[in-house]
Amino acid sequence: MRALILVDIQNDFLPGGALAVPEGDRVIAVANALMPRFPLVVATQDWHPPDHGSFADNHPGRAPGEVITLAGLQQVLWPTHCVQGTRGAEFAGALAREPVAQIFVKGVDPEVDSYSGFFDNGRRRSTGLGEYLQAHGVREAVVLGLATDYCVKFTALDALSLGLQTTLVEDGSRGVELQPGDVARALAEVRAAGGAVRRSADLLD
Ligand code: VGL
Ligand code: ZN
Repeated sequence: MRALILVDIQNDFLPGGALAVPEGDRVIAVANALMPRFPLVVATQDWHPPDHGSFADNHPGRAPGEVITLAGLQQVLWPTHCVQGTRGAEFAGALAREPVAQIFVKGVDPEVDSYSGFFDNGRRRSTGLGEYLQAHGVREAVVLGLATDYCVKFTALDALSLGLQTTLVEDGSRGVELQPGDVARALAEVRAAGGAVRRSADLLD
């Protein structure tokens, strides 16, 4: 069984959003085109409480992009984004919703961020995604969404660590690129861990 994992295709990561990913809106059409080809489609949703420790606003004197230690882990500070119940946290309006069988929220614990759709950054808690895929007999994961160099990368790496055959869809993902080259490095990391990086056209034929 093969599953498509849509990572954080939410308003705050689209152009004009609080943590806008350049060309983030371009992943929507790719996601919509791929969904009907998969027997199982799931989505992750960045879903932070207002007091989340990854928000620069919650650390007086700190600015987005700075790195702090949060609960013993290195943490990049971000603009306030994807706050639970806000429009920014909702899925992109143009994203097809009907094919999505299950949604997994992440980043709920104020003390630890969660880039991967499977586990928090300390790997202390599961979101339930891994157990869900296992229960549905999934052996192969195809991952796309936002952002390539954060949540898409870590979701793909965790899928690999759980023994899933994993493909990252390059044109179905866009990156933040805090440092130039971050997207290319993310793709290289996924390949080095045993994952494939492919274009959506190759998955459609
Ligand atoms: C993400 C930074 C903070 C992502 C989420 O979805 O890639 N990046 N929260
Ligand atoms: Zn976040």
